[in-house]
Amino acid sequence: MLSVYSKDHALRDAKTELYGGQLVPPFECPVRAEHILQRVKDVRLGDVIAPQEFGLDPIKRIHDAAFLSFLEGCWDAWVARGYKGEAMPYVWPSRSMPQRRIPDHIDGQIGYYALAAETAISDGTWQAARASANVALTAQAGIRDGAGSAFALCRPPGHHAASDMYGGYCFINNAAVAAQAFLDQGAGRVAILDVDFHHGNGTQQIFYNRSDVMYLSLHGDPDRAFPFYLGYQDETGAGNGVGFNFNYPMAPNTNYTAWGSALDDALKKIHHYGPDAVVVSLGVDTFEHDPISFFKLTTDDFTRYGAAIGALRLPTLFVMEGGYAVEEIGVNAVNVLQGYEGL
Ligand code: SP5
Ligand code: ZN
Repeated sequence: MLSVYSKDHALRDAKTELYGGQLVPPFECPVRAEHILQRVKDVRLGDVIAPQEFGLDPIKRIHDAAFLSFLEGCWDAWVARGYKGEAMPYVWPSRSMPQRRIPDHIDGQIGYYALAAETAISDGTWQAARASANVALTAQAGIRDGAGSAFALCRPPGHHAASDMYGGYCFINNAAVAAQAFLDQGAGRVAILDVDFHHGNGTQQIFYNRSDVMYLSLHGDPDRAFPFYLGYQDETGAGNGVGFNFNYPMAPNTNYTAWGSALDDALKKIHHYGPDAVVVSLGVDTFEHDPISFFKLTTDDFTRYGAAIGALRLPTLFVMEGGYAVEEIGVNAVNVLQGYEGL
């Protein structure tokens, strides 16, 4: 399988994450991508190439232009204020004060565009997010050009990023950008299968009113897990998108027996939908030893479900999302890809 990797991921190197009222080293850290790359090489999964530059046009198919300008300029605006720490919001247009305009002050802007406060913006974040989107688009182009599958080793991840909001360690929704690229190149339907532990609220929001992208997500019950306010089973789409959004929220300690049943159900729906391509939002934070999640998948389970996805026999783009058990992240992620290839 072709893999795409950019060393520019390392430009995303925030020092702080808001966790339990403290600023701690971020769970989403550069060594994650290095371990995955090392495993890709160790098992000789296939060629590893650097991304091409696609510019902002394919990203603007998904994201609001003013949001992207905010991300690009946020760090400089923050520094210009004289702030000493990394950029994070402390006030939002909450339910009691619905916003009517976007403030000029960076403190007002960052709360407007943030869906969560844990994700600090730091120098280099925008450059890394752009590179991550280019990684996804380069892998997508590989499939367009005839590869049956490809692995976008994206970092930072993307599935929490909505059309005009960042958070959950995500800035640009790489999977959504890639799915839209398939459609813009002539695909009629694309399915996005999100196996990250967390609900991909951003991806759901982006395609919620559309029937040309089916979104299916297996995740920790939002009653008890981030992102909390989206990802319930009764969210089935709106307008033209009714019947094209499927959520499978699951309880703490869910193991492969239950998780695999949900996957089988999702795969049946994808098969029935008949997409031209499948985009897998590949988070391995479902692992039993993940430090911030509560599912119980084992290292071997990742191989098993990769094989189940492979049985669809559809062009498949794997886009890296979460996974925070850093020592095991390479084996777990690459097990999915090897399972897919039937190795
Ligand atoms: C891409 C991705 O996986 N993003 C996840 C973002 C989660 N950020 C909030 C983490 C809060 C974790 N709290 C867990 C408590 C465990 N005891
Ligand atoms: Zn996750």
